Amino acid sequence: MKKDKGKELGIVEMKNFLSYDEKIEERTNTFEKIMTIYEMAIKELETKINILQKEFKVFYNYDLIDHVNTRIKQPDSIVNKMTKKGYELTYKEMIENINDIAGVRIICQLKDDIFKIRNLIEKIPGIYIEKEKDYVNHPKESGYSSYHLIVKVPVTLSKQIIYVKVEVQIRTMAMDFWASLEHKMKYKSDKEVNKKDSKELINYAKIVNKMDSKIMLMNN
Ligand code: 0O2
Repeated sequence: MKKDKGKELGIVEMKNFLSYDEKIEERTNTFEKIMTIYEMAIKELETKINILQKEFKVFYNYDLIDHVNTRIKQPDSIVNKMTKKGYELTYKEMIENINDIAGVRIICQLKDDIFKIRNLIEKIPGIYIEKEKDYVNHPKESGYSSYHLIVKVPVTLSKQIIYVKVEVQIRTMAMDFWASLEHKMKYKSDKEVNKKDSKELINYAKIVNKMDSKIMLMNN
């Protein structure tokens, strides 16, 4: 086997993907191709996370990761976000500015596991953390709590390695329960949630946070 196999391949950032495939704009399935690259990046990262999950379960008898969900952002959701943020509706703008087209969500049981998982992801060879947001120690005004990473994942194609952005959300089961419920009620709905319900949701988020902290202490 050859030694430096990877070095034979050029490395391309996802934002240069359109110029890498020069004829891409002429073809009708540009969007499909771009989404395929994002799907590949999700697969790459998901596999690596599944390996960590299994390692902790089998070798350390510890359920560090409860489960992993993945999703590709829907086209209408991408367009909505780009319009809301004032971006031009081009593929270039989309690739450069929308960080959560590919999403991986990691659910764990304990609050301090979130940071263990974050540190393990940082150590995965080839994966780079580009940006992070700690909504665990600093929840959003809505009450939303989760740890967000924007990572760059290398996707190895026949002629190029493409670095693709993937958003990783790490949260406890309790945080996930709250976020899913709130997302359904408020975040994605056109209808306004009334003030009383909004306040109640923030209260529930605080309860969830308290519960996560107490369970963590109890476990320690
Ligand atoms: P969906 O439907 O989940 O995809 P950035 O451009 O990276 O700096 P961004 O993406 O504008 O920042 O914001 P942020 O805070 O990183 O949030 C990204 C995602 O976190 C959201 O994606 C949600 O999934 C989740 N999120 C953020 N705030 C809330 C909240 O208050 N409640 C809930 N339930 N989820 C939240 P999308 O695209 O908005 O939605």
